[in-house]
Amino acid sequence: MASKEKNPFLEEPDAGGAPGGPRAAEHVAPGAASAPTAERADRWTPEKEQACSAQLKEQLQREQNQETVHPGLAAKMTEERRERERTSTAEQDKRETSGGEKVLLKQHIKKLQHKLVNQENVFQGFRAKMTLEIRERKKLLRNMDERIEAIESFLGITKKRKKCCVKNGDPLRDAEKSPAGAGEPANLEAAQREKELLLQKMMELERRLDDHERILEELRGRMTDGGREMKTTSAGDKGEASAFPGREKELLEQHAKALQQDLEDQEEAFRRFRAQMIEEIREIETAQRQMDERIKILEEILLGYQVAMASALNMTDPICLIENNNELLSVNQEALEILEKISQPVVVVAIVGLYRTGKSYLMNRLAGQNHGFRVGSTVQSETKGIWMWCVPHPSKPDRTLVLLDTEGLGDVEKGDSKNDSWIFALAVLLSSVFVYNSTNTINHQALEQLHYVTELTKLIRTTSSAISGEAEDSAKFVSFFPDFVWTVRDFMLELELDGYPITEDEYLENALKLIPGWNPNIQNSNMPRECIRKFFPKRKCFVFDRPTNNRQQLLHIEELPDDQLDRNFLEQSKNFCSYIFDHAKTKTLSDGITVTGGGLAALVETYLEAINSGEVPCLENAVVTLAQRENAAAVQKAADLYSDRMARLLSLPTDTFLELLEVHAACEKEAIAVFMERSFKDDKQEFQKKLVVLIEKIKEDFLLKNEDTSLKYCQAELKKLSEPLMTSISRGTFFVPGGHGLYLNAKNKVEEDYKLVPKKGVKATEVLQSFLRSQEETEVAILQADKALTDGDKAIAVECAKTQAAEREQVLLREKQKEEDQKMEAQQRSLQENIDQLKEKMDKERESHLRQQETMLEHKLKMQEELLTEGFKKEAEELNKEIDELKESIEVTKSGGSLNVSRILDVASIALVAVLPGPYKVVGMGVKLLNDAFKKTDNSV
Ligand SMILES: Nc1nc2c(ncn2[C@@H]2O[C@H](COP(=O)(O)OP(=O)(O)OP(=O)(O)O)[C@@H](O)[C@H]2O)c(=O)[nH]1
Ligand SMILES: [Mg+2]
Repeated sequence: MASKEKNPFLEEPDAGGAPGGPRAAEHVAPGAASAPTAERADRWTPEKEQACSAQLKEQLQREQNQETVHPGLAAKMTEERRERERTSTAEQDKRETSGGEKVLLKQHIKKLQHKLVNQENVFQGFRAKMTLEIRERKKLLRNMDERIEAIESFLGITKKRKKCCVKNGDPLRDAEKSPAGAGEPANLEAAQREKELLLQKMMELERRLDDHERILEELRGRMTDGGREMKTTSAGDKGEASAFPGREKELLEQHAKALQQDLEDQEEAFRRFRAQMIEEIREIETAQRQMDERIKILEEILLGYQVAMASALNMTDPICLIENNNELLSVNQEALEILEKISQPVVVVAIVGLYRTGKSYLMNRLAGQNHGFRVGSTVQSETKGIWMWCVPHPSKPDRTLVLLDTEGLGDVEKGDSKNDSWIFALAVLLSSVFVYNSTNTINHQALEQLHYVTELTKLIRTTSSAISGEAEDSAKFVSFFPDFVWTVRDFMLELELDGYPITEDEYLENALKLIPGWNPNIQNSNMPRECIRKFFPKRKCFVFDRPTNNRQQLLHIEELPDDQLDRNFLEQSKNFCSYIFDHAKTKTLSDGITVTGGGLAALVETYLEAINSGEVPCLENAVVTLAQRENAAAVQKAADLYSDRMARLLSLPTDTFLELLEVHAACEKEAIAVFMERSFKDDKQEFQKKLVVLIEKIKEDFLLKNEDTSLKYCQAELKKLSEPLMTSISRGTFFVPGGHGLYLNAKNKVEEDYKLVPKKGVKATEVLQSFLRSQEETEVAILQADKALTDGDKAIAVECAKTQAAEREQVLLREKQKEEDQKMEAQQRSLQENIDQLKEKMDKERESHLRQQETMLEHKLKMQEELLTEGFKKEAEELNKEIDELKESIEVTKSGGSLNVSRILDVASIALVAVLPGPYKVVGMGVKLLNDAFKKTDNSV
């Protein structure tokens, strides 16, 4: 080997021994330096001369050879010298050529390793980028998924809804017929197919990234192995490094070669991988773009549907709500269905008045349209029955504005005037703002025409116990009745009184003043005045100029654009509309019960049923009907919310039983709050009981699901962990002397490993127990077969196993008992929560009732004062009785409230305990709990 050969360039001066320089030595053959000289001294033969000349030639040749090798060697030397300078502590071998080669090789290996690491870093960077990219794409996919889901669910709803949207030119069907709508199912399917394809691609990409990571791992391993081998060799050579043995060199060279190969392999793999990834990502991008476009189309269709549905719900045209055929009133089911779908509270404006007085036209202005309610141009009455138009509330997005246009009163062609009275009464009962429309002035005649208001007490009962025809306290009506607006059309007069300008409201109030005198005519015209003042404490008046003085235009006023209408009329109708939009109250029943679209539908049905069966509509019954409907909906809404929250918040299996119960308590609290907010007049807690039962059932389902998930998971984990043990048992590995000890160790290991498994859930102990129980027989068999143990040892082992088994059973029992206790505590908390929230609601209701009574008292006192001022002492005194009664009730509400609440809670608790399943009834805990609950309630009252 080169390293073992002596360097002739360095050795020649010594070999020659002559100090005269290289030339002198060059003429002497190496190894025979003195012989020829000696021989020449003896004798010179031709053979000798020939041999000498051959030697000389050889020498010359060698010399030439040395000259060609020289520059390479010189370079090496320079390098070595540099290396020597760098490492001052270098050993002797490094100053030799062999040492230099080793260094060179090692340097080369280091460089290769460095390159590999560099390349790996580049790959890592690329991988991180790709992972990010994939994560980003996944997010996009998820987003698309949600959009598709929304479209799907919307289409589901739409399909159901289509059946209901029978009116108004079927906007839904129109949307479907649109070019975009026609392709909706195909688009949806295609979007879903694309989504699946994309998902597959993503998974493939991720797999490839993992593959590449594995390759890289292998390379890393090989590098480390090579490095380790190299280090071992170097360490073994310490102290004799100068020798640079052949084995080491070989190893180093092999390692360098392998690294070089790895580097090339890695470079090639990385290059291919990179190209593939870029290509894949590009494909995914295109697919996602296509999918996005498709979803956009679907969303456009969706928007179309939504707009169409909104217009179907808000209605492009009015619809008849109560038909009046041959003076027989009946409900239009189609209109009821529309109302049913309105879950928002409603503001209901009804207009009533003599026929042909411009009512429909004014209502159209409220809807912001010229057309809508039919406006007739002949002398014949146009509107029949009661028409309804639901429009979005212009200033309250959480309310729906329901406009009711009624059939004109006093139609000469009509036979039964009672029919008019019902229309009038229904308008009062259904609206939150009642508009009475008349023409010219509020005079004696106009008030006489308002006689319907005096019949209201005969047509409506406040309570089911009230005797028909017997006078009821007007206060009871007031709590149900709407606000009152009088609109005077074609008003020609100056708003002036005794030479002073007055407002429209003052004009109305003046007109409502009672006229002194006992003349029956005066009495008659005073009655409506009295009724209006009694039933409608909140009153307003609007006067309107004639919209145009052109008769022809007036006949077709609905065709007249606003810029051709009288400016005063325009201003007046604008004021009227603004007042309605800003001040019209939400429809409520007594004690502030809010009426939704669905509630209004229920009221229409209840009232019409009463009228058609020859009875008088009863406000109390209406409240009960409405309560049934709303409370049932409240139970459902609360239960749905509970299920939804539980599903969202729980991640099954829960670590502990208590964890689930805590989530349950939080969700239940929210659900009860939703129920309490929406329900009313649930006097016997019928609906609250239903909610308690429903929530209990849903909770039980979750508990079972939790147990099931935990059981399956624990069984699967334990099966995995015990597999080696089971294999050993079946192979008979433990049926040897000392086998019992080995078996116990193996079994303990399974137990220990199982303990380390996270998130096992509530069935963790039970599953382990049943596994250990199943092992008992095997253990006995192994024990008996173990010849290394004495009978005594065996007896002790059996005893020990028995004790452990018994202890384990105890642990399990304790755990079960703990769960039962926790379950009972949870029920106790449930009951307490129900009672607490019920109490809170009752307190609020009591306050609201008190406020209503106080407002009423205020109203009566004001009325009394007005009567006194107007000189009606007797009428004013008549009010005293009502005022005193009201004052008394206020006192009762104030003082007796707490006691009352406590008594109701008492009954409610018993009712709720009765429906609670499980432990309460068994162990009689209910009674104890009730006592505690009452104590708590009484203390807080
Ligand atoms: N003079 C006058 N005419 C009006 C006014 N508003 C509407 N009209 C006209 O009166 C006629 C009847 O209008 P409608 O709105 O149909 O009256 P209505 O009270 O709804 O009539 P019925 O439904 O039959 O009770 C139409 O020809 C309208 O053009 C108004 O303020 N003044
Ligand atoms: Mg009309």
